[in-house]
Amino acid sequence: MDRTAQLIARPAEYTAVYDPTTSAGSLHLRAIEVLDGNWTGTSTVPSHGLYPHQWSWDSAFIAIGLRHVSPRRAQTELETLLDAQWGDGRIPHIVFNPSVPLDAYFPSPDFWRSVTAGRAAGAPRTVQTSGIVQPPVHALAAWLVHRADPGLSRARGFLARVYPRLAAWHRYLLHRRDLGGGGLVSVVHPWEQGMDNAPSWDAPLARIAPAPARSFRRADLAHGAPEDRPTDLDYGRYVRLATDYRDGEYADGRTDFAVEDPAFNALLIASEHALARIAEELGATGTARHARAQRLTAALVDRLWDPAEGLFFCRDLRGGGLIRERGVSGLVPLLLPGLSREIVSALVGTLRGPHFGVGATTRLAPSYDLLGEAFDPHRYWRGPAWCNTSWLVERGLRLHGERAHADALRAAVLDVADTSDFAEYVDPYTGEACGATGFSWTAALTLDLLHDTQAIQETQATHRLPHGTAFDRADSSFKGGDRG
Ligand code: 9WN
Repeated sequence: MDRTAQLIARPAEYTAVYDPTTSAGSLHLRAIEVLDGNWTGTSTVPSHGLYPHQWSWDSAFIAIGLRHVSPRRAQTELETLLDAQWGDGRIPHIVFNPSVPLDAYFPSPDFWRSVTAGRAAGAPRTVQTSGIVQPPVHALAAWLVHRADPGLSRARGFLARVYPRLAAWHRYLLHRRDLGGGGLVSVVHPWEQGMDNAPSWDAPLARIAPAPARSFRRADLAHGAPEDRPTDLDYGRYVRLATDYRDGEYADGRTDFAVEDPAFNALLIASEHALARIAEELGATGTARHARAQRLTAALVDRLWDPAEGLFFCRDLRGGGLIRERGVSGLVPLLLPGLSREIVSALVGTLRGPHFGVGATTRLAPSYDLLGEAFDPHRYWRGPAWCNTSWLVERGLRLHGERAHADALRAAVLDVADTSDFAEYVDPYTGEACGATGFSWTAALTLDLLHDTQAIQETQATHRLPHGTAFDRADSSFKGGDRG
């Protein structure tokens, strides 16, 4: 049996998309091969060259895709990440693989010094990690992984083991990171929000004195074209912020950079709804968590929504006020069940309007305003499109009944993933591959879209596939109090 066949835990249930003689089946098989090639034995690297360790939000997206072909491996992916959780509840954004040479990625473990500098915050002693975080997609992923195979999940006590850790993670964010006092969580570094180089960070970063260029050596330029990557000046600022946070022993509340971001908070809210469902599955009540998710949704609208622009914006807590750069982050709250119809309609209008062009000029949701001064279709998070953000927007469109738009975006993601060889990101107009190919979350979310019930029906119509039966619709978990 080859490795890919071993990975597919229940092939009989997946014949609908597994028939490799169809285009959907061949895409499915190639996506599995990408994930299998990036598997290390306990987790999946985003990409062996550029990102050779375990990343936090990548692993959540990867688990969401893996659950369809190996629910067991999807559980392991999340559990490996949670094993590196700090005592204060934070889930670090990178878990380092000790067998990878130090110079393969910067900043490496000797920069973060988690075991020593993170001691007061409860960093683990046996594994080295970074000290910052990434968006909290994990509870959502855990719930979806459970739903893919509840029998296996119950037999392994999966939810019972991950629930307290996920609850501690949310507690950390809600209690230690509400730096603005308005109920929302702040990021203290652009890497925490996951869209590292977005123009939204330009104003808050401009106040940060960069670390001298000679004090560090970038590893990313060995893998990507300099004109597509962040500038040296921006990197110097990233390094300065991370150094200061580390030298303050990763204590929160004192950082020079503090921003409330719509996508980060929306993902926390979606995950809080998922955590409520996990609690219910474990026999407890989820009412308080659903209520908290609703309160957070109200805070998100109150603090970050701009009705005139039809978009959510970031709020700079150190400079004051909204940062009026239009980014895809401002569209991600579409995945929330508690939004008013008015806000949903406005967001759909913005997505399809001249600034993002989806369904008109662009194929996937660009990371940044097509008409913005900083727009560049190839530079990291300043214009190109990523599959994870388009996946989130697609889920939101489907949740709110925008089926035709969701179907079109889904078809575009699958096509772009296919033709770009599962690229890390793409030119939003042409779908041309940028960054690494064989990128894990692109492959994983391709699997997820292929396994969506509605998606399968549509695929059956166009690709002559037999009917599938055992698929869990990913969007059901976004439906708040509905047990789906
Ligand atoms: C810093 C791994 C990560 C993603 C981020 C993406 C990029 C790292 C980097 O790669 O960030 O965390 O070195 O640029 O921006 O979203 O999680 O895939």
